[in-house]
Amino acid sequence: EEGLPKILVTRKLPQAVEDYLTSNFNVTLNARDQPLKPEQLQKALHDYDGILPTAADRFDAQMLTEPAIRCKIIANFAVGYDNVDAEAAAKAGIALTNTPGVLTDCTADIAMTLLLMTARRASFSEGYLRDGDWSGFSPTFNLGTKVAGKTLGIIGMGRIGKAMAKRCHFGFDMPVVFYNRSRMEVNEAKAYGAIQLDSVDDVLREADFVSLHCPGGAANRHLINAQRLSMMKPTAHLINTARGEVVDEAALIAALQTGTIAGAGLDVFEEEPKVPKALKKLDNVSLLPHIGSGTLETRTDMGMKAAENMVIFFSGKKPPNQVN
Ligand code: 8YV
Repeated sequence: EEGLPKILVTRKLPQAVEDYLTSNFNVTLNARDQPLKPEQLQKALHDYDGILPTAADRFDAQMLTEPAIRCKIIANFAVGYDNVDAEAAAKAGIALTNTPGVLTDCTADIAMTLLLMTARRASFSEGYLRDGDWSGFSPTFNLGTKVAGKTLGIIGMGRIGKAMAKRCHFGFDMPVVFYNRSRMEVNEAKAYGAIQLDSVDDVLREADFVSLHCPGGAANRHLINAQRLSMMKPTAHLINTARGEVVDEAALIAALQTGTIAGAGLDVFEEEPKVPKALKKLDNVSLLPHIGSGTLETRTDMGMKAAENMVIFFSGKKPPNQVN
């Protein structure tokens, strides 16, 4: 281990990933799997050549501008990297990498799951069955919303947005519209069964289901606010598998309570792992604990990708997934 780069892995990772890291680096693993405190992360910048954190580990500008930082690479175990101030990292001479591609299908699967769950009131229905309240068939009680033929609106047509569009259009007979910062060729959009609109507002007005697939971070904070929620149809549902901060959670709760929109399916929250009581009380929402990428296959692929970026970096080359 002498002479090998010294690496900190902030959480327990799938065994194959830990084995690969151990064979390439002088690794400190987190066998207890407890989240590290901000002070520990700050200290790690001074003690290690590389850090492999999760999106729950925050590295802000202040931590990254301290003098005498030893860390040269932060290989984030996530496709989103809003937890690291990318610019401050670059200024500190730290390469930041992410894990695109490998979690696309699993995250789109969870978006699809939440869409179906909220449309069909699956969370409420399973709850009342488990509670012993199911008293038999009723033609009119607890009716959901039909999915086929309804319009899906996507905000952010990257890899996951495209995978969601495909599922909805080709699997569930849904027309798909989307908003994306950059223009997409009409023919490329067609391959996903989707039509690009000019603004977020246009998508919100037209869609029966709105699914968020844009990055988090300051630029998209509270992109979906009270005003935007009021543009949605009263029959519409909001699906969020992106980042909690993209939605003004308090405004969403109010919109769900007052019938501004019909329902929501959420895998992400503004202050994870805190989920507002008011949300849990609503019977028109489905709530999941940030499990979008949570399969053994995908979490292994994510870890391997982060580890590979480190191996390539320490071999003196530019890591393939550097974002800053
Ligand atoms: C992770 C994610 O599970 O990739 C992302 O951006 O949010 C998830 O895949 C989580 O953030 C762990 O880092």
